[in-house]
Amino acid sequence: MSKTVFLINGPNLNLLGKREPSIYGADTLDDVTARCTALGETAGFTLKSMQSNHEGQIIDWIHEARDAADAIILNPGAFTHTSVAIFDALQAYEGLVFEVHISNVHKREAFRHHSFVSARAEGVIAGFGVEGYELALRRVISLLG
Ligand code: CA2
Repeated sequence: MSKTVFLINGPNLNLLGKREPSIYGADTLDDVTARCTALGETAGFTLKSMQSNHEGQIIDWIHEARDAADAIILNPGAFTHTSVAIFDALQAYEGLVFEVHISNVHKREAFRHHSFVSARAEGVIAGFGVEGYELALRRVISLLG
């Protein structure tokens, strides 16, 4: 049976490619989704891409993933640094989790240096631009494909 990956993006990432290209690049979230969908298809994976500005919605999708996804690739945006609730939801999920940040959070303000998600993630990618999403998906494919 084909495997499913949830690609979940958090707050403000709907603005990707539309604002602050010097930090986040020129590609839109639709561009990222299209590339990851195509990459997934080459290995028989179905990608479901979602984005929300609301913490509770992200938590609901993580719960949904318990029965519906073999892996989650997650960029929680600023919730990375604040959300115990997202960490708790991930603790109740048994599949693979990869955390992606477009920018190198460690080169930025100190408040971006801590992540509540990293302790639950198999791997963390930061500072590879939007290519980080494809790198995370390649890793999922090599682990589960
Ligand atoms: O580097 C990342 O991917 C971040 O998760 C992005 C978050 C930030 O709060 C994290 O510290 C690091 C912010 C997302 C904002 O996305 C925008 C994209 C384009 C234009 C404006 C905001």
